[in-house]
Amino acid sequence: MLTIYSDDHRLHHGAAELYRGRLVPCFEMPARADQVLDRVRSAELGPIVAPDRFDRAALTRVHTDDFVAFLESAWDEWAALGETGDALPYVWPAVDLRQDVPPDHIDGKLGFYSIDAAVPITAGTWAAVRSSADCALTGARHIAGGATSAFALCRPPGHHAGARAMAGFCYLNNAAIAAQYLRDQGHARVAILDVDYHHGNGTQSIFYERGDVFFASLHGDPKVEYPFFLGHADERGSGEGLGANRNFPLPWGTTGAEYLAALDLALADIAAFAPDSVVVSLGVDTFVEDPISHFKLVGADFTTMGQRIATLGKPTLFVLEGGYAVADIGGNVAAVLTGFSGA
Ligand code: FKS
Ligand code: ZN
Repeated sequence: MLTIYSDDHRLHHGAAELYRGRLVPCFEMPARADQVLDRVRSAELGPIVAPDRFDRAALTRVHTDDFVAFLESAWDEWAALGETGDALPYVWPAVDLRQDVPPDHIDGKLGFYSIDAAVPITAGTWAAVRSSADCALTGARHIAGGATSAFALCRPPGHHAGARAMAGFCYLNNAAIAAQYLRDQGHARVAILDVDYHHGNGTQSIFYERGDVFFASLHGDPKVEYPFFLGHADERGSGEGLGANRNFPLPWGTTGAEYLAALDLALADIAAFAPDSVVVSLGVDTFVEDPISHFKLVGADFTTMGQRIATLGKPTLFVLEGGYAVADIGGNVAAVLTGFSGA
């Protein structure tokens, strides 16, 4: 299996995030990708290559033009205020406020184009974000070219980012961009399987009204878990997308066996959809020792996960999402990938 990776991810390193009323060091840090690269290399999964550069147009297939323009210029507008620390949003067009008048000031734009405050923008953020999307697109290009699998070692992650919003450590939705690329390259039906601990709200929203991209997600129940306001079982898609969205919210304490039982249901839905290819939003924050999550998967469960995904028998692009037990993230990702490859 080919891995696509760039050192550019190091250009993005947020200083702090708000966690239970305190500013704490960002959980989403460069060491995560370094760990994954290290373990993918020692697992001898296959060649590790740099991403190709794709046109901006590949991004605006799923994101709005104004949102991409915001990401491109946000740091410069922030720095023009004389600020040198991270840009962070602090006010949002939530209940009773207008969504139809984009603000001109960067403070307003940061809120208009986000869902939460877990999205620091630094001087190097855009370069890293763009490169992360290029990793996903390069993986998708290999799949479109006939490869049976690829691993896009993306950082920053993407699945919380919507068409017009960054959120939860995510800026561009790498998995959605890759899925759309596969559609544009002639794959008539694409399925996205999101196994990150958190609901992939951005991916769901982007494809919610479409019948050509199936979205299935297993995640911590949004009644008790971020992102809280999407990811319930009754969200089945709408319009032409009705039936092409499937959520499996699971309680805190979910074990590997319970998780794998739900995974089988998601895989059955995907098999019934009969996709030409599958994009897996691969987060390993379902791990028992993850510092911000509450599932109980262990190493062997990740191997089984990879094996079960392989039973679909479809060309599969794995796209890295979350996982914050830094010492274990690489081993757990490698377990999924080797499980898939060996199956
Ligand atoms: C605690 C409150 C904010 C945000 C959790 C974000 C999870 C991100 C992720 C991704 F894959 F996108 F990286 N919590 N500071 O793991 O889903
Ligand atoms: Zn997550």
